[in-house]
Amino acid sequence: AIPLHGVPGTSKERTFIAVKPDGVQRGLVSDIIGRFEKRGYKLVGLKLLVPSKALANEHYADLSSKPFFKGLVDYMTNGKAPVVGMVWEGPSVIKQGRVMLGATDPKAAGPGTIRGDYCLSIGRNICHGSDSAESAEKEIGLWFGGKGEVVDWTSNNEEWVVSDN
Ligand code: IDP
Ligand code: MG
Repeated sequence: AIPLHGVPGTSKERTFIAVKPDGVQRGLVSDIIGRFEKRGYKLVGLKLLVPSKALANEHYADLSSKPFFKGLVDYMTNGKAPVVGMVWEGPSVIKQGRVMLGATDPKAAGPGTIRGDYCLSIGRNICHGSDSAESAEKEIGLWFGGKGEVVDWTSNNEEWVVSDN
């Protein structure tokens, strides 16, 4: 079996992308999914949930010493809106996913990026994307760890999207 993050550096690379509660509340789910779909990436995992505190704490474990950590976990878990978790697959999807999201602080995010187009505050930046292959492996395991939750399927578009040159 291939690892959860797929095979980084190939067309089978995978990343974890999420629409956070503010993005769901604001009706941006279809736009965010559509951007990845239209780019040519393949959706291999999708779920809607209010994450538990344990899941959010683990997801953001690297930030546990930050002053905004408690507020960040509350915003993700308070149930005022759910999170849409996704796994996307394709060439350079980890890096390109981050490029498509834009800078963490939306005030520094360029136009044409999701954050640059739709939000204004670092504490309400509507989306998440894994920042490395290691993070993708950890995050896909946390959010999609159950058997069969990441679906391996062949897109009939593949030969029209991916070429060696
Ligand atoms: P990323 O989401 O672009 O990877 P990280 O530095 O990993 O950015 O931070 C994770 C999340 O924590 C951010 O997306 C944002 O929601 C929140 N965050 C980061 N810095 C701040 C801050 O200074 N104030 C409030 N929230 C923050
Ligand atoms: Mg991060």
